[in-house]
Order: sequence, then structure tokens, then C-alpha cells
Amino acid sequence: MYTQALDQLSKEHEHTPQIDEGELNARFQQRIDNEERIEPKDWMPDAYRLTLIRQISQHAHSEVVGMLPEGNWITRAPTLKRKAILIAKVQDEGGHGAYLYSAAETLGVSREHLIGQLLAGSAKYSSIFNYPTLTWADVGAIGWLVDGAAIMNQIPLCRCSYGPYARAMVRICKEESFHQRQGYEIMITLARGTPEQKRMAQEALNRWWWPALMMFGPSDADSKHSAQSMRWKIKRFSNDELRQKFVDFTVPQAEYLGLTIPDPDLRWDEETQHYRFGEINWTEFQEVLKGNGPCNRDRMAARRRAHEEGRWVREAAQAYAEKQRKRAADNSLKVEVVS
Ligand code: FAQ
Repeated sequence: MYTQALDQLSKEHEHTPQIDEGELNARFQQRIDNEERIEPKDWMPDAYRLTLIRQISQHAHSEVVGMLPEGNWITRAPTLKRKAILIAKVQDEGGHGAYLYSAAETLGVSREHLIGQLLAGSAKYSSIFNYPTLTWADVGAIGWLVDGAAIMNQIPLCRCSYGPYARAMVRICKEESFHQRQGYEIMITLARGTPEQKRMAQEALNRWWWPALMMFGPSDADSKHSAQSMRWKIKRFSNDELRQKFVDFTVPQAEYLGLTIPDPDLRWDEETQHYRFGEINWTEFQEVLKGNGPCNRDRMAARRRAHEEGRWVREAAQAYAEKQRKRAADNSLKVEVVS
């Protein structure tokens, strides 16, 4: 489908080699400012391409590594219905990874290369997936808070300037929205259950609240990519803006559950009409990014093992595709000979 993309700037570039890089950059920025979508075959600055490859591949890795914390509970889900829902959710996350790797491939990088970077430990994925799921309530808290934070960050990505990424996000956001509701429904059930179930829900909120706020990335003052990504309309809101929206949206939900957000500094500010919240532990965030979170090593070991165990499936699929290709080639030869 991408081969049909309009290719105005590239064509102009081909036929009028006198257009210099500065002029191409200016025209590119003009297209962005006019809210035009950039498509794979369009001319784009190298830095724009690299920024997208970085962000989309980190996003894809996050979806795939993100299958692990909840996958841990599939065999122990409390009922058959919960198990079926959880299997479907975890499978959706794998699907999101697949669309996102495809979106990254439209920028001229192979999926094998990106997955190789993840397995070699040189690629980032979201900090949130380096925390453990100790009880069933963590599955509820992940759906409510982690998918909730993911939606807050990803709805604006549906308007990202790069077409394939924006289009992938539309379906992903619909599915994340279902995930968020199923998580909140688990939390409602636990919060209205026995005192022990309510305690489990509170403890899960205590564990996931701060890591969920960290998902939005460093504060605006420390976010090295935000300014440029916002000029290119890859990002539509800054990290702090989205984090604030998430807090404003989620605090009333916690109140409805009768649970307490683990932040003594949290308070409603009449003047700004926003919740004020305490200082995030940025040292913990940096440590998780460096690979020193509670589960970084386990997550990487699990991905590497899964990659090795899936090798025969990839090889079998390739061998089958090759067989089909040969058969199609032989058949078209026979048709030529007969005619
Ligand atoms: N964890 O300058 P910025 C999900 C890195 S999907 C790890 O602010 P940027 C679904 C950042 O990459 C969750 N690294 O960067 C699900 C950069 O590193 P680099 C993932 C982080 O790109 C739910 C450096 O710090 N979502 O949850 C984090 O402008 C449930 C400087 O940061 C996405 O990926 C972090 N939290 O903004 C699945 C959404 N934050 O490359 C299963 C798309 C920052 O310089 C179960 N991505 N870093 O080495 C984005 O919106 C952006 O990339 C941000 C970061 C907002 C994450």
C-alpha cells in the first residue's frame, strides 16, 4: 500500500537536483505545519527518519516485553473468564508490537535488525515493564494504570505526522481502551470484595502508581527529544503535559474505588484546576533505564529464551514461503509452455 504514496518532494528532488538540503528541509517543515501526513516514500530529513525509528521501535519493544508481567498470571487467573480475557489482552499486546515493527520497517530498517538490538540489550523499552506482578491485583492495576497511561500518551500519536505510525495507533488505542476498562473492572471487583481483596488492590496501586507516572518520560526540562519531536508533530504534547492529564483523570477513579493514591503531597489546586503531586524519584527511573530495575534481567532473559524457542517456527515459515514461491514460479512456467 505504501508504494502508492504521493512522492512530491522526492520527485522534485530527482528532477531538480539544484534544490539544496536547506530548501528541502523548509518545504518539509511547511508540509508538517500544514498538517500534511508524511508517507514512507516522501522526502524526509535523516534526523526525522531516525527519530521515528527510535521511537517506534522502542514502542514496539515495549509492547512485546509488556506481554511478560501479565503473561505471568495467565495460568493463575482466578476464573476461566478472567483467564480468557487475559489471554486475549496479552495477545493484543503482541499484535501491537507486530504493527509497530511493520510501521518501523516502512522507514527502511528491518524487523530482524530492531529485534537484534533489543536482544543485545542496546535498545530501550518502557521502564514500566521492569516491575514485578506479585498478586492478581497487579493485573488489574496494569490494565487501569499502565494501559490508562498508554492511552493518554497514544491518542495524540493517532495525529502523528508520520502516516504509518499514526494509522497503526488508531487500532492500538481502541484495544488499549478495552484493556484499561478490563483492568479497572478487576480493581472495582477487588475494592468491593473482602477486606483482604481490598488490601491487595491498595497494595497494587501503591506498587504501580509511581512507575506509571514515570512512563511519560523525563520532565520537560530533561527531555532531550521533546522540542524537536513537537516541531515535527511526532509528539503533540510534552511529557509533563500528558503526565498531568493522566493524574487529573485518574485521581477521581481512585476515589471512586475507595483507594488512596500513595502520595502525601497530592492535592487539588483550585487556582490551576489541576491536581498537584509529589516529586517523582528520577534516580529510580534512571536506574531502571540503565538495566537495574527489579526485573530488567528477567525480562531480557525471557525474551532471549522466547526468541531461541521460536527459531524453528520462523525457519519453518520461511521454508514454506520458499516452497510456495517455487511452486508459483513452476506453475507460471507451465502456463507459458502450454500457451
Ligand atoms: N522508559 O527525550 P525523551 C504500553 C527514554 S506501550 C524507558 O523524553 P521521547 C502498552 C527515551 O526513549 C508503552 N525509556 O524521549 C502496554 C529517550 O531515550 P533515547 C510505551 C524512556 O522519545 C500496556 C530518553 O529517555 N509507549 O504501555 C522512558 O521524546 C500494558 C529521553 O526521553 C511508547 O513507547 C520510559 N518510560 O519521549 C503493553 C509510546 N521515557 O532514545 C503491555 C511512544 C523516556 O534518547 C501492557 N513513545 N525514555 O536513548 C513516546 O511517546 C516517547 O518516546 C516517550 C519518550 C514519551 C516514551
